[in-house]
Amino acid sequence: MYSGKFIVVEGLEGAGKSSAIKVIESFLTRNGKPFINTREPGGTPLAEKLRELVIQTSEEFLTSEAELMMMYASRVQLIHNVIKPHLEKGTWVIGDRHDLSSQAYQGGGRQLSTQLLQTLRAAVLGDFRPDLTLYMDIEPSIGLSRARGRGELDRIEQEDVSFFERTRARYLEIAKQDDSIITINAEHDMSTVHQNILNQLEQWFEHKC
Ligand code: Z5A
Repeated sequence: MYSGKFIVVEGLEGAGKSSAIKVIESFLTRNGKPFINTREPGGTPLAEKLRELVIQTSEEFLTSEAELMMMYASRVQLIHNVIKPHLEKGTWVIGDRHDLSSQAYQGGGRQLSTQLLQTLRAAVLGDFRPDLTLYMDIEPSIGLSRARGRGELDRIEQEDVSFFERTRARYLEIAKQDDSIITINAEHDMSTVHQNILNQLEQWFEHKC
């Protein structure tokens, strides 16, 4: 449908999404594919404001339902104003998180109902989906210890480990049922992880592009 393709990187905090994205960038550059990067929540001026609101701690309790809808408000702005226009003109898009994050964090972590998630997704996104998702799988305590040396924790990072365990379980459950999601073991050392990503990308590219 689009001449560009949409590749998404997903995973818990500290799973190594940022360095996985660099591997994808060099792969696309070697293969002569122009690309842009996006992040969620965020990626447009309005969506970045929503990101700040949803991530920063505030005195007012943010309900899980409002959190979910802010993620979708940000996502639909990004899809409509940035992702689709680029895919249409043949530019590839590398997404740092997308809809699977809502399924995992709000569905698994926050335990919102599958019905709510499905209804919202269908209403807001229709049949728009990434072409490929690389899910960087890591045990929460390992990811958190990698990431938490970086300073003050934001609102979601302050959740306890059981929140991230539920989130991971939902990621794994969905990845098992969807063959556009490839699970990468993110607990290995960086060079092994990067080689695995590259192998998966090469195979996918050969079959789908
Ligand atoms: N969220 C949500 O709830 N619902 C939604 O729908 C969406 C998002 C879209 C913001 O995401 C928050 O929003 C996030 C989910 C929620 N909250 N949490 N938690 P974000 O993507 O902006 O934030 P993040 O997940 O916290 O990103 P991160 O910590 O930057 O993760 P990362 O990119 O995977 O980490 P990294 O910078 O690549 O790696 C972390 C450190 O580990 C770094 O020092 C690396 O050098 C090191 N590292 C990486 N790989 C390795 C290996 N293999 N070995 C050793 N060390 C490594």
